[in-house]
Amino acid sequence: KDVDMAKSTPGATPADLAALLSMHVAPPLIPLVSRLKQSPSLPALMAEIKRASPSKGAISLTANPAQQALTYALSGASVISVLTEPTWFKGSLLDMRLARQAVDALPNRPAILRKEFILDEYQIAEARLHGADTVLLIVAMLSQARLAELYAYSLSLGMEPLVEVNNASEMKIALDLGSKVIGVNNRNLHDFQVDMGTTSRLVEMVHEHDVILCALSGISGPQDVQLYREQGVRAVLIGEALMRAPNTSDFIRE
Ligand code: IGP
Repeated sequence: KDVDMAKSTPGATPADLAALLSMHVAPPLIPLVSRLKQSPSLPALMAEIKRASPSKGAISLTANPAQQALTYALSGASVISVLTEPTWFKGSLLDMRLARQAVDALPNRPAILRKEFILDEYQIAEARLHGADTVLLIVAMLSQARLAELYAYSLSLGMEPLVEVNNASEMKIALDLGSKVIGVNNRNLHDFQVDMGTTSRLVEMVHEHDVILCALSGISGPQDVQLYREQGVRAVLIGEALMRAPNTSDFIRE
């Protein structure tokens, strides 16, 4: 209820949100960086719950988020990404809560990532209160100043965000920000075209940095994962292919 109030208050400041957060008991948090570093597989698996998408339409509209999350966790996923965007992805915060609840009692449970178009501190506070361990920040959607503010706000709540880039200039922005977990989206957000080389071409830019590089989008099978592993990519985020796959664990090797 208080959270809804903050949303209906235009211009809720980080201080307002901090007050709000202190009134609630936020659930325990798993730090993204250490969770990824503890991965049983290389690259680490970030498995996504994705009912639909703007480029593919319906993928699995009737998916059960709890069951899907458990399948991912038992297959060794380090992160479970949950789309919460309702219009194009048919997601919800409820999906994310159900995913968290399903894996919460497991030893070394996966971290929960809120996958959303984040433009405001409010959405980050909301993610934290609804059981996310971290959030996605998309460089292409934000001015550099807003990106820096949202990045700092997320860190202030203990959440190292996944920062998404699509080309070298966005990668430079993410590195200058001090981002520790950078995802290269192989899918161009303007025309939805997938180019699996997008990640490969940016690998060398992170070599001098203490960064976990993740490949996002278009991964269709173990052969893609193996290729990225050989190129030094440390995590892969897979949505559609896992939603359709009978056997998640085929995708990654110990
Ligand atoms: C997953 P795929 O091709 O495995 O289903 O892609 C993921 O990368 C994609 O869902 C994604 C996304 C996003 C969705 C990447 N960045 C930003 C929404 C918003």
